[in-house]
Amino acid sequence: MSVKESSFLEGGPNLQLLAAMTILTVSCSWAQNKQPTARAIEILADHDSRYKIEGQKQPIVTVRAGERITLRITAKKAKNLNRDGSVHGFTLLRAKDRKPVPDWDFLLKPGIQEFTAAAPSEPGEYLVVCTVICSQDHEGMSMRFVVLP
Ligand SMILES: [Cu+2]
Repeated sequence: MSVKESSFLEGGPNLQLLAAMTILTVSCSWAQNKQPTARAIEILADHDSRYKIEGQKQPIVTVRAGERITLRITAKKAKNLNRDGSVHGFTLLRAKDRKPVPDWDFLLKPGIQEFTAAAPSEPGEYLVVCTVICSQDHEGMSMRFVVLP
């Protein structure tokens, strides 16, 4: 009886520690799985009908194939706006045939909006174009978008 008691007392704290470590490990990996990271890219769709990225003279978005991206776009009204209040658009086209990329067609209201999407799985050159006739310079409102393998 006294032998049983003493082995229980010795084993007790170790078992508790093991249980605590197991719970910690499981909850950490669970939290990581629950929130897949999406890299944020800040873009300005400006009042002069141009896309701009801070620190870049010629704006270009570079992503990895299939990477999850959060676009944080600030839109400022140019001359005209759509009936629904959109001041610019943000549509992704494959450069070689200007084929629209599914799920990459956004309308921008004045202010800051966030869109999360997976980058195209096919590496290559893409083009972001505006879909709102925002001013007489609208035709020039585009930006390179490169998908790396
Ligand atoms: Cu535009």
